[in-house]
Amino acid sequence: MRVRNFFLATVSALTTTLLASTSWAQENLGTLETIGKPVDGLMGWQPPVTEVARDIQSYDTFLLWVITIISLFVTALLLICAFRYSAKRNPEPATFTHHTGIEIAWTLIPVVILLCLIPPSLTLLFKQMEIPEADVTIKATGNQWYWSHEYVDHEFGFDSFMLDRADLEEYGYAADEYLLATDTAVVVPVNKTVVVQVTGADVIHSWTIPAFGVKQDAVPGRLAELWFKAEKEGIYFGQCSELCGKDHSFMPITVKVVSQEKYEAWLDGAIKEYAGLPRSVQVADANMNKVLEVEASNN
Ligand SMILES: [Cu+2]
Repeated sequence: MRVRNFFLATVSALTTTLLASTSWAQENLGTLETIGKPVDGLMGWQPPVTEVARDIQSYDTFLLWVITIISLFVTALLLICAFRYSAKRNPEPATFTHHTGIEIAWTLIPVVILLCLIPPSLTLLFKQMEIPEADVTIKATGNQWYWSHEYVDHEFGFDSFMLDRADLEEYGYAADEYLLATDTAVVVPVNKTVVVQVTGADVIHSWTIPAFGVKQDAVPGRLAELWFKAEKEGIYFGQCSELCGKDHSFMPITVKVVSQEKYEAWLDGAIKEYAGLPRSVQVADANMNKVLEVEASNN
């Protein structure tokens, strides 16, 4: 009897230790460079690691040039008018109220400028919104206040909670990654097309990774999609981007981009470790089915 109790106690202690420590699957990814995170004192964008992110950033630079030139032009006009036509230098103001030529010009020129901005903008929008065939499909469900990630082709999923300051080191994150790092990161292979299906379980959230150039609202009862093909191995951070309640600032997203071999090894471990779906995903699915039933009965 005593031997049996000792055996049971040992097994239970071992299980508790295993469950308490970081997940096995996440530990075996090796050291990864942190690429996508905000850096103190820097301005501008995070390093882009997808084609879409690069396109967004160059379109942003292009727009910045356009608006800078327009702003300088308007400022120069204001200064010239203020100087040349002040009451002191121009005591007898002109009395005309219309000038057809100028009116046509200030209508047509802005129209032409706006028309020139449309093609690159729409091209980029279509690149983002036309979802290519996926190598990996992940469903991200926003909950108050954490994300659930489900690997739909392998029927497992896990909840990703933000790490407390005290736990950062144990999980391999730096102290300044507080508010960004989660206990279980989304793991994806490098140079592969990843499609993320995004939905919400309770209120609207938004899934984003700035370095990938992706952001998608997570609306309860709807399944939206985004895609990315990350070109560099590393750790990338994002945060919920739709105000969703009191802990909105505490539901970050962590994505680890790894080699295909490491991804497959992780997948083998993850399938065992996270077998089945977390309850939060089941609740979101049930909610979505309810919405679909209501929509079907209304039609
Ligand atoms: Cu939120």
